Amino acid sequence: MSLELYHFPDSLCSQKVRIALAEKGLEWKSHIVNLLTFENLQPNYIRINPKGVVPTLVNNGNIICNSAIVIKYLDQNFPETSLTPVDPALQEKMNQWISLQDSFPMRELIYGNLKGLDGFVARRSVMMKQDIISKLMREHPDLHNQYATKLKDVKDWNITVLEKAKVKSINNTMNPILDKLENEVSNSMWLCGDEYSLADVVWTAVLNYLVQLQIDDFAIKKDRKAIYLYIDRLKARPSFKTAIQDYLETKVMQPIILAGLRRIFLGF
Ligand SMILES: N[C@@H](CCC(=O)N[C@@H](CS)C(=O)NCC(=O)O)C(=O)O
Repeated sequence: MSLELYHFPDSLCSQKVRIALAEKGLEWKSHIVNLLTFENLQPNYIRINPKGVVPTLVNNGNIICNSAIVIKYLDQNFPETSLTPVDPALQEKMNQWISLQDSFPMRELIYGNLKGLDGFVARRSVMMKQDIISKLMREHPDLHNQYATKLKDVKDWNITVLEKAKVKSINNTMNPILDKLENEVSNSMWLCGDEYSLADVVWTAVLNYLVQLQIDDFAIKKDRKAIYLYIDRLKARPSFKTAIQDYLETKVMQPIILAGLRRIFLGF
């Protein structure tokens, strides 16, 4: 079996899949798709992932999009190290935690809350996507439908991240989820009891991002002690280093960021 992953180092959805791969000890081939130079919008990528998003998993010619589906696919097809509880009630709970995350507008939350230069670059890149997609749509009529859907998505995304009230309201909808999470992990080691599962995979990436964004609304360090300790447990797992930290090292990120800054500010 051969596993290939199209991903971006600092993308939350890519991190989810890389954590699952690391936890399961699977070998895979990496293809970095630079979101900052809009590689995800190029026709060759749109042909494998019609939504133009990362990650995409390719397994012996099977293409699997959407991180929640990818991690479940990996767990079902490579069951040696299982990340799914045996108890059906816990399986149900795991699926609920995964769906809750999957349906949350994380992309809007991240791009809306990023501060300083990072925020400026991220929001400018979303704005630029609109012209780039329109041009690609004209040049590739066979991909008209995919580009038209992506253009609408990007326009909505751009409007949301530029409106402070909308971003604030997204932040507010995260708070009850964090309350629920706080309650869950104050009574157990992991989200579905004593065994680490795919639910923990997903929430490692999200919580790490929320901490990095330093959003005052969430007060994780100050007011959510159980989550804070839970994050420490997640970070202590070797998968955190392999799937997140190693990808954020300067030697990995610097060329990607420099190419992105050149594309975003100089146009080539
Ligand atoms: N629900 C999808 C969301 C994928 C997604 O939004 N990926 C982001 C990075 S985390 C992306 O590719 N953004 C670039 C874009 O939308 O143009 C999944 O879980 O795979």
